Formats: sequence, structure tokens, C-alpha cells
Amino acid sequence: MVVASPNPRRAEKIQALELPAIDLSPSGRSAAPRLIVEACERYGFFKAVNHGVPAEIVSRMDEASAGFFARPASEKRLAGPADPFGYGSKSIGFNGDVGEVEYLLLESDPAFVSRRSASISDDPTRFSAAVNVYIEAVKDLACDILDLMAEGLGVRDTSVFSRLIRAVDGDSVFRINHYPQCVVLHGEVGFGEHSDPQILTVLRSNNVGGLQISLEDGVWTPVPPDPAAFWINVGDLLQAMTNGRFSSVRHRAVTNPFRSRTSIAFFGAPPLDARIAPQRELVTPRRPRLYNPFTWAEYKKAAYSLRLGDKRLDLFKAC
Ligand code: GA4
Repeated sequence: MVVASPNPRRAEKIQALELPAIDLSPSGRSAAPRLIVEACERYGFFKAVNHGVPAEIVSRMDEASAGFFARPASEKRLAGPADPFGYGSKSIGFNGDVGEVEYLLLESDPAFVSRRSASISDDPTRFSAAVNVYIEAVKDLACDILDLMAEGLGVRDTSVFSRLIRAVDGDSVFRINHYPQCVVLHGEVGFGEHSDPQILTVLRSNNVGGLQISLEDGVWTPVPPDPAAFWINVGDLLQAMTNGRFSSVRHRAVTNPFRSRTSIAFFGAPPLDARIAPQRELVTPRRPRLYNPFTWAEYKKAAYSLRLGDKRLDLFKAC
């Protein structure tokens, strides 16, 4: 299949940037709310270090994903096609987006993971345990960060964001991407430019670069790999709930000519019927309300009816 590489005719610039690293250890915590807010206003993106997620939870997860992608294609296909959940290869979403990537997209609910694991692994109990424990840990990390954000923003109810993700009927999803090594001059597009629709994304990769963020149209900043850290990015819903104070960063993944890359992402989302609206404290006469209220179900439907790179939040702008 021919996959469009970053368009050579479009002027693209690669810009190195020192992206913020936020220390979540007890000694870094007092500064964290302010630093997180600054990072999310400026980049919608930062790296969480000293995050407290135990290394063995991470290594078991890495082992489980490496085991799956090493299986023969015919066995991997038994876990697909992605509907959107399950195993997918090259095709992303339902509207013709493609990339040099294979992936597993899973519901984050432990019961769903356990049920699906039978088609994913010869040792489904081990696979689902690795995934479920990992999801629990990164969900806690996401919630901890959301509470620090609310504190830094001066929102009175500091669990207003994390509560949505912790809800029993929360709609968070989990994704494992595998980008095969691709020998080309400029990286092929593995996963095209887009923003994440949810509230917050917690991402880790192996020690192979490929993720890039766009802070300005056509200007790409490579994100250096750091398997010991988690990259955190603001999703569309958080941009709406912060009334545009935080930006949902556009990003993409390109393949690496020398090594394959694996990335693991938790997308923290609210229940389908959750009403998403700008926080009252963040709407002021100088900063009027930017978005009309909507439910996550409405937003998700819009996301799946559009292309990967479409700016779906624009549909909900207040006039
Ligand atoms: C991008 C973020 C997550 O990977 C994802 C993706 C989803 C999918 O692959 O099924 C989407 C994409 C993502 C945004 C627009 C729609 C939906 C593919 C697509 C074209 C799981 C998600 O929630 O939104």
C-alpha cells in the first residue's frame, strides 16, 4: 500500500525545542500545579518524570505488547478487525485514514480486556493482568495530574476533571501501536496529524523516536523518546473545559528507518452522557465562553464521522 509521506511540496519545518519535564516526586510537587498549567497553556504537552509508576508494571506491559506484535500476521488478525476495538493494521478509524502502523485498541474496562485477551494471547490471563494493572496505574497518574491542573488553574473543585475519568462508566480507551521499521529518506507517516478527542492522554514509548508535535501549522517538533517517563497531552475535551486556556496539541508519529517503535497510550475519557462545558471560573468578561456545551457521546460521534486530521472542536464553538 502506498502511504503518503509528509507532503514534500508543503513547506514543513522541523524545530528542536526543550519540552517541559515536570517532577511529580514529593520534592517537585509544590511547583507542579504552576508548571503544569504553564506547559499546557504553551504546548498542551509535557513530560511527567518521577511519576511513581513502578518499573515492573511498565516492563510487564512492554513484554505483553512485544509478545503480541511478534505473533504471525494470521494470528494477530484473529484479534481484529478493529471495529474500532481489536487489532488493526494500516487502517485508522472508519473514513479512509491509513498509516504505517499496526495496533490493538482496547476498552479500558478490566472485564472487556479480560474477555478480549483470549483472541490476543496464548496466555490470556497473563496478558489481561499486565494490561489491567498498567491501565490502573496510568489512570491514577492521569487523575493525579488532572487534580494538579485544576489546582493550578484556581478551579475550586479540584477533582472536577479527574472525577470524569474515575467514573465507573467512564469511556477511556487504551491503545498499543507498533510502527515497523521503514527504510525511507523521510519518515513515512505512521499515524497522521491529529489531536486526541478525550480529556488527557498518558503516553509511553520504547526508546525509539517518531512522535512529533505541532505548535504552529507546518512546524514539527520531534519528541525525544524517554521510556522512563510518560508524555502527557491535553485532549480536545480539556481544551473545551478550560475554555481554551489549554490547547489540545496536534501530533503525529513517523516511522523510524532503523528500529521499530512501540507506543502505549491511555486516553482518559468521561462517561458518554457527561456534559462538557467550560469551567465557570475560567469564563470571564475578558475571556468569554468559547464553546457550547455538548456531551461526550455527541463529540465522539462527530470525531468518528470525520477524518483523523479534522479540527472537530470547531463544530462546537460558541458563536
Ligand atoms: C485519535 C486518538 C485515539 O487513538 C483514538 C483514535 C480513533 C481510532 O483510531 O479509532 C480515531 C482518532 C482517535 C480521532 C478521529 C477518529 C477516531 C480515528 C478517527 C479517524 C482511539 C480516539 O479516540 O480518537
